[in-house]
Amino acid sequence: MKLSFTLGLLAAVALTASSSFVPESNDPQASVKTFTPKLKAKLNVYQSPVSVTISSATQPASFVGPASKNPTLKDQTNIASAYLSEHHGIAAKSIKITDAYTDSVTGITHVFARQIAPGGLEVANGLANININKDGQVISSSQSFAPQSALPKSSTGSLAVRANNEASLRSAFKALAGYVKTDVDDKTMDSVSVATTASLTTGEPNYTISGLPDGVATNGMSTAQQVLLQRVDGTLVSAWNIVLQQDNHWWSAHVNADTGAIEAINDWVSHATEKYNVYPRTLNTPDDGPRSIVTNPADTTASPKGWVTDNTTTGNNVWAQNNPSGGSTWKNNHRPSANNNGFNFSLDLTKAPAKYVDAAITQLFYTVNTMHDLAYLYGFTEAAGNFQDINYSGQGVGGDYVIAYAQDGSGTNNANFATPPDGQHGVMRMYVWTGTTPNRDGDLEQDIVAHEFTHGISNRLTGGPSNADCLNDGEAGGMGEGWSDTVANLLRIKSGDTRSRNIEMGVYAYGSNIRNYPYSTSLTTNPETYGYLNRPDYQEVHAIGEVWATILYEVLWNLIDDNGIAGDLFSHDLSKGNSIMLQILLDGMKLQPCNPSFIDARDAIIQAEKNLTGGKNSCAIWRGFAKRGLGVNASSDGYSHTEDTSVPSGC
Ligand SMILES: *[C@@H]1O[C@H](CO)[C@@H](O)[C@H](O)[C@H]1NC(C)=O
Ligand SMILES: *[C@@H]1O[C@H](CO)[C@@H](O)[C@H](O)[C@H]1NC(C)=O
Ligand SMILES: *[C@@H]1O[C@H](CO)[C@@H](O)[C@H](O)[C@H]1NC(C)=O
Ligand SMILES: *[C@@H]1O[C@H](CO)[C@@H](O)[C@H](O)[C@H]1NC(C)=O
Ligand SMILES: *[C@@H]1O[C@H](CO)[C@@H](O)[C@H](O)[C@H]1NC(C)=O
Ligand SMILES: CC(=O)N[C@H]1CO[C@H](CO)[C@@H](O)[C@@H]1O
Ligand SMILES: [Ca+2]
Ligand SMILES: [Ca+2]
Ligand SMILES: [Zn+2]
Repeated sequence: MKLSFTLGLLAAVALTASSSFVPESNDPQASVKTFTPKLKAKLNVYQSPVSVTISSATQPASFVGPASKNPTLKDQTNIASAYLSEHHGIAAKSIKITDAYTDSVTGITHVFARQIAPGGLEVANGLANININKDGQVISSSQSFAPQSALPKSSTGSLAVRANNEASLRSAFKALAGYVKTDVDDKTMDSVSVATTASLTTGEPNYTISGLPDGVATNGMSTAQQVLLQRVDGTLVSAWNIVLQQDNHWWSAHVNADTGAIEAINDWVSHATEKYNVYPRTLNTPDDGPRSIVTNPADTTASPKGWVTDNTTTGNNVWAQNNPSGGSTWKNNHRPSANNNGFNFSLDLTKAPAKYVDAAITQLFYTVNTMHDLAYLYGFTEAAGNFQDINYSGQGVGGDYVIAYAQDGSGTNNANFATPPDGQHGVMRMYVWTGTTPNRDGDLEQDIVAHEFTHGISNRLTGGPSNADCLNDGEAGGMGEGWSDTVANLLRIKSGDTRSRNIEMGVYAYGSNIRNYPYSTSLTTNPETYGYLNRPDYQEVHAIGEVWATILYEVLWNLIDDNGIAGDLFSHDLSKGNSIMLQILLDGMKLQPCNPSFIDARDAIIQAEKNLTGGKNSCAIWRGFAKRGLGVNASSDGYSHTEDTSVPSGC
């Protein structure tokens, strides 16, 4: 377990911040309303199971999908069909069985059916499910088939014919794109191509629209099928069921084939919208601006199923909870409950932290998840030993989400992170800081949480996921602290910053810089160099880490001066200096040996850059190291460190 901040005298500062609230969404599509006609499909539960009589007249019209290949399910689907005709007056010729299986635990067979109209079009929401016991009797059922009188009389009926043309599909697609706020113009719609093939699962024609712009559809493609849809009033409309996948959404919509009206729309991606009232990741502390509502912040690559698995601060990457009396239980500790408006809790900074614990837990949950996603994008993946309950790739060891304690009572004026081997939970403890009145909460300070989480990254990556004993003490332990400060710094660099920007750590919680010097490219503002490792007051890991992070700060600014700044690290734009820096830091951790020295870590970073950008930034990096004494001929015998400010010949 590494303690991140040393204790020290605390300066009291006046508190003027107060919580305010500015709604803001980072996903313009978050406001797209999804809906479906609410048909009555009550579940009938039978007190005594119902037997039916199968005859050739009650055979379903069709049985499609993988289950149809299983001969043992044939009788059960015949029972289901006979049941629908006997008990609900549904003609067998309008029944298409879409799914069936026998549950291995309960022995109940579940049969699912959809209505087909004369001519073969499906009624998309004409559905039935029939539950059959192992004696072949129906124990319960529900159905929402459209009444016979609403159906078109034949395949030549008007409903079927009107939809069946490409022009109708093009205008339906355009209407859908507009509805989901991804407008496409007429010219683009004219240029796409439409083709049909038989659907793999249903046998009905499957329309493929291709050549769509990238921002509109994943792989430029969307698919559609012609269907009928029941409205709540019982009438049927002709509709296109269009499936449109986009980066953060996957729409399944029913668009009126005649009018272009959206009759129903579902999003397969976000069943629950995640909303957090937090200091967004662009703000380091409450002193930098107000909280705002952040909607669906999860990165879809790093956290494909979102951050939350329930209505509280638990998820695949972290469980965040209160821990006022310390200790190591977490499952039943206090966590806030989200309502339909998400995680929105009051925060009054003029009160003691305990008064806003729900807001603090929410903030901690948000920041740890942010760190998970950021680190994932830069290579701290499942295979590389990250912290996740479920490993979607099947690689690495799962079952190790971070246990994050907000306002942990086992300490004050500090924070820490424990990193056992891959497969065991990381544990983060955030303490209350007592140097101010009222006290302040480290949960609200991003650089502290980012620092702590980065201990998890560096410990897992160095020496491989299963070895947690590689950054123990001395130079290696010191670099653990230094990487943690560096990643926290990287999150704070913004477009427009220059190498004259100095960065201090822990200022909100502690009241002033927790380190000896600000991070700076000025040798006057911060004089620390490699040779400081020889000083008796630089033997402790945080002091050693400060030297390392100071050296890396020079490397960072050289990379930025040559390549510019990515305004958002999450864009993972490896043509930009700050993104290159984060990437080669993590790549270097994977390359370096267990228990590395400064020189090992430097060489690993140089090698990582050669691989990433072919060595074009090599001299810029060397100049950064050399400026602070870690040039090519720097050396160490493990105790005594000799500075060198030269760069390789050719630089
Ligand atoms: C429809 O066609 C597309 C493109 O060929 C294919 O990816 C998709 O699986 C098909 N859908 C069905 C239901 O067969
Ligand atoms: C959250 O879910 C739990 C269990 O499902 C439920 O008891 C609780 O009422 C829910 N809370 C809110 C605010 O919806
Ligand atoms: C969040 O809570 C505040 C205070 O209760 C309330 O005024 C605001 O409408 C809520 N915002 C959302 C998006 O629910
Ligand atoms: C970096 O390494 C990868 C994997 O070995 C390789 O495919 C890639 O070409 C290398 N890039 C450079 C610039 O050397
Ligand atoms: C580094 O040291 C070697 C051997 O001591 C020497 O030959 C070389 O010139 C030095 N390189 C630089 C850049 O000073
Ligand atoms: C080794 C291990 O724990 N792998 C797990 C990663 O997560 C998947 C689930 O997505 C599990 O099936 C694996 O067992
Ligand atoms: Ca893991
Ligand atoms: Ca390791
Ligand atoms: Zn630390």
